Amino acid sequence: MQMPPNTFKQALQAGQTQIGLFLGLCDPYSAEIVAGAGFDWLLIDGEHAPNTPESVLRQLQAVAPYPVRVVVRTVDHDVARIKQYLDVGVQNLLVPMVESAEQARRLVEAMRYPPAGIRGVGTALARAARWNGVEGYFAQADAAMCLMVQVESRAGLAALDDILAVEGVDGVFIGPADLAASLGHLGNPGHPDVKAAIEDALARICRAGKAAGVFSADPQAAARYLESGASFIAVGVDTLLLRNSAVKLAAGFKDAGAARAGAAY
Ligand code: 3PY
Ligand code: MG
Repeated sequence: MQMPPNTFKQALQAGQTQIGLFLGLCDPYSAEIVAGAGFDWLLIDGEHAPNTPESVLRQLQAVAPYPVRVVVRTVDHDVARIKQYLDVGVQNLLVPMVESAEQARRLVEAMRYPPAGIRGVGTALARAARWNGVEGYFAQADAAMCLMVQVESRAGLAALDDILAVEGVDGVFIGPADLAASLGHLGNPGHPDVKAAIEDALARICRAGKAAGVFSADPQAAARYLESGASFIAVGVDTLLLRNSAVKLAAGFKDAGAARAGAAY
């Protein structure tokens, strides 16, 4: 069996902009629905959504037949958890709250086998290696992994150039919500100071030759971030798509019902 190619990493290296959606429903069936919706990539979120290695595995299996790339976000920098995600077959990892080159270097090590890193060896149990079925897995695994770190604080911005200089960091993703909070604008990622900081960070990431990522559910801001050099962007969240359309549908009928009741009087 051949090593599954990392088409997300290849697309970023080829300069192909990737438009994505965050997944927080933690469910294979809903992940499969959006897998065929036309997005280039999906982020299975293990930071704020209650995903586990098992729920991530089920979603990876559900979307595998679709031409969509998957990134998984961890809750923290724990190398043991990263090992579990890599072993179930995650190739693209997004790690939140990175604030120093030292943290970034440790994450690079977590993605690589010795001697380059510290990834534990357990391919007999690992879907990533198709349970020892992938020929030459060890020779190819490190290069197939893609590490993106999140910079989303004042401290992270201050360390951005050092983080960008770390070999093995493939991309840096700006988190507008946490960055806004850190810059004193909690709940207002659209504040002009936050937007300016994001645009400056995206430009610095591009200049360093790394993939620049960001989230924005505001289409106008998303367009500006793409102009500033974002090469992978998430433009929505499955939970919000479901909630917003449910609220709109219910409200439409309630309003119509109220108008009917009003007309009866
Ligand atoms: C943030 O906005 O803080 C994120 O982590 C993702 O958008
Ligand atoms: Mg964040």
